[in-house]
Amino acid sequence: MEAALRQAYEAFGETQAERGVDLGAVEERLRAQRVETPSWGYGNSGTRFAVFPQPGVPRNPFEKLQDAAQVHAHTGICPSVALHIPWDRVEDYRELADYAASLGLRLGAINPNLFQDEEYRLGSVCNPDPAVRRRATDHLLECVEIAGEVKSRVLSLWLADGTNYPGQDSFVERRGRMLECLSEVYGRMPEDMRLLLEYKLFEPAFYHTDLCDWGTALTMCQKLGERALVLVDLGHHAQGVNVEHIVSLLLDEGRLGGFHFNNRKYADDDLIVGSVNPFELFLIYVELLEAEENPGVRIEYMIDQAHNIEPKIEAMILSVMNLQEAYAKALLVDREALREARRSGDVLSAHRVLLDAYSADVRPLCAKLREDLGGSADPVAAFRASGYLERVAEERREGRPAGWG
Ligand code: AOS
Ligand code: ZN
Ligand code: ZN
Ligand code: ZN
Repeated sequence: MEAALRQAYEAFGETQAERGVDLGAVEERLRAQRVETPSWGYGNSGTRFAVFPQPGVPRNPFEKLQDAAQVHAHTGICPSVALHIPWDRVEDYRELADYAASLGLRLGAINPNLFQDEEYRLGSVCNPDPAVRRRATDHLLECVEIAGEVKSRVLSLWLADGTNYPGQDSFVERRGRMLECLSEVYGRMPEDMRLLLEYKLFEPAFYHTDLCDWGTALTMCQKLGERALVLVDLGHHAQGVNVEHIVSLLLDEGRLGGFHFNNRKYADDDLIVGSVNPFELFLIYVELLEAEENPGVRIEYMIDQAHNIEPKIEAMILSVMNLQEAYAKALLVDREALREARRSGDVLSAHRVLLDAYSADVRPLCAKLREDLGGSADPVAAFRASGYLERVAEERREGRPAGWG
């Protein structure tokens, strides 16, 4: 550890000791923090107006894993990678899983793609045509198989299903069709596999979306069974919605399955985590702290991001750093003082307990932690200095870069 960092870390430790914080316990939790990165975050992406290609973008799932390994190497907490099928289709999934292992990684959630084929113009599992629903269900079953082959225990499902015009289709019938298809899939999942159901307010459907909010997703999960859980993508709510409240409610119901972390200003912007609203991120972790202490609770912490103008690997690293900092700040909350202020109805003190933790500068703590984990104190700088991107830009000149579609 560099002298300046050591000094900053020691000063931080002293301040926290004065606040009565058990730094050892905080560090233990931070060391155990895990974040899964998405294969699709390493490929080219854009808006419906343009895609701006970047140099060095991976051409296949193997190269996406190489990039993900960089994020893990510098941050120390990202050992797994989510796949999107068919974007990451390969002939031999075992080979892909072995390759991941050779990089110190493992394959994580399998994300079926039910939004890109022409057949899905009117939806996938909610489509009025039974043949299209069959096709969609078969794709989901294929993803269950793939998950089995790569030893992943998570099927993570986002549906683009919805309608564009009032009258286009029956809400209730569509819901019934979804339940029928998903029940078949759920029934075929091995006992230890979980189905995560992600909701989103709108887009690509503009009148109604079949899974538009936590309630539509939760009631579907309740019908499917206890291994169906809700996934919260931070970009999938209307303006002003209190996401931390939704998180607490789903936890209380035992149905919070995981996150797609990103940040938004207007819609599903998929920006760097914590870039627009870091306070919200902190408040979400505050809700999670107690639940995480329950050994029965399993939450998948995943990033879902698209880097349209920023360098992709650096953007992913920065997101992970922001997640580490938000979690670290949440761990500094004086929970006893918070309980006491709440009990006595002291509104301002309760609020200030949170502000007190949030305002701590946890950067030296996180930098030290990353070094402990074999990562880098300043991961973005270390990644830049490594010359990795220049090297792969050279190696990956030929061929077609991977991208959405
Ligand atoms: C779409 O808006 C969702 O966030 C999904 O998680 C989606 O599968 C992912 O963004 C990749 O397309
Ligand atoms: Zn998502
Ligand atoms: Zn999204
Ligand atoms: Zn998003």
